[in-house]
Amino acid sequence: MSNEQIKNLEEIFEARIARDEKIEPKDWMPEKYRKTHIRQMSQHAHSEIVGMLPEGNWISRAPSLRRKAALLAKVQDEAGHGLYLYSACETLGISRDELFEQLHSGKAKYSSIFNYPTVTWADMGAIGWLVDGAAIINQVPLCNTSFGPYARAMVRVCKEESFHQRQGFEIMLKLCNGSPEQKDMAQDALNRWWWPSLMMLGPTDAESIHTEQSMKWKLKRKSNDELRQQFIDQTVPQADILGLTIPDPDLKFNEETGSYDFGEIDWDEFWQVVKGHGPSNKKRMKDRIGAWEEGTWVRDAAMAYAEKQDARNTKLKTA
Ligand code: BYC
Repeated sequence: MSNEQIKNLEEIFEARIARDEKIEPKDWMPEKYRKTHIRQMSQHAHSEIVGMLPEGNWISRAPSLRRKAALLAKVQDEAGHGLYLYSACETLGISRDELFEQLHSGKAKYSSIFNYPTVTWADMGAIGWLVDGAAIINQVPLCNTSFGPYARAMVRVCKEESFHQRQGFEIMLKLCNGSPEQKDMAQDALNRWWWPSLMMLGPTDAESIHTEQSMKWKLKRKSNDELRQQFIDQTVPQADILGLTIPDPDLKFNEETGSYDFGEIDWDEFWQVVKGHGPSNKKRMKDRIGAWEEGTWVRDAAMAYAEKQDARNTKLKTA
């Protein structure tokens, strides 16, 4: 294709984005748009399935049948989110095997938040309340993202995240209205998950390398800092309802901006975790790779069955 032809296609593409049209997998798109989407969607998919690990740790120790059923459903939803997102990625010409290879070799990132350990039952509450709370804030704008398969997947994901957030808040509410030991457990979980939840929304706008281009393509609709502020403003009143203290002495409502000012985030910690040196990075990767290896026979059996069905259908057609 000549440079002139590519320029024309780019102009048509940009005009479609400007008109808020959805871009579909078979439409022409700039190579950078395709790669950026594979990067973000696959990181998102990896986060969903790695995110199952810290919570899966508590399924067998949930304090009641009701809590166990809700947690089991939540973790199962996350597997489903991973599936929609991997499928959306595949429409851009990358295979599932390649995507897993990128995760297992450490080439692809997944969310920093899942590299922290879940040490008490209250962590299930804090993850639902804070981590899913931050995820909803980040993901609702993605329902309007420009790439059709991603936007459509996010509609269902957000509905399910909303249930996840509520089950987390309900766990926290119960603990906060329980014995002093239970309330301490809830406060301890908030202390440990607060700052990582703020980091989860990505580096500051000044540090973010992809935001500017992703906003132009309407992949991102809000910047990392805007989403972080929205999350803080939404969550502080919820902590008040719980009677818990946000572990930030600099947190203060600003009458002028109508938002909360907050303290310095430890970005060194964030980058250490992103680079693989967080408290649970090694364990997460070991468990993830282990699950992949142990599941080989299931994938082989499914493929053998599919091939057998294909052969049978072909035989029937030609008979
Ligand atoms: N962790 O230029 P930036 C969930 C990387 S799953 C690790 O701002 P971007 C849930 C970033 O990738 C939650 N890495 O990037 C599941 C980039 O590095 P590369 C996951 C991070 O893409 C189970 C570099 O830092 N949600 O909700 O414009 C249970 C510079 O950053 C992180 C999604 O994935 C991080 N936290 O913005 C419960 C949502 N932040 O790629 C809950 C979709 C940044 O150049 N993703 N980096 O090597 C997004 O919205 C965006 O990708 C982000 C980052 C806001 C995360």
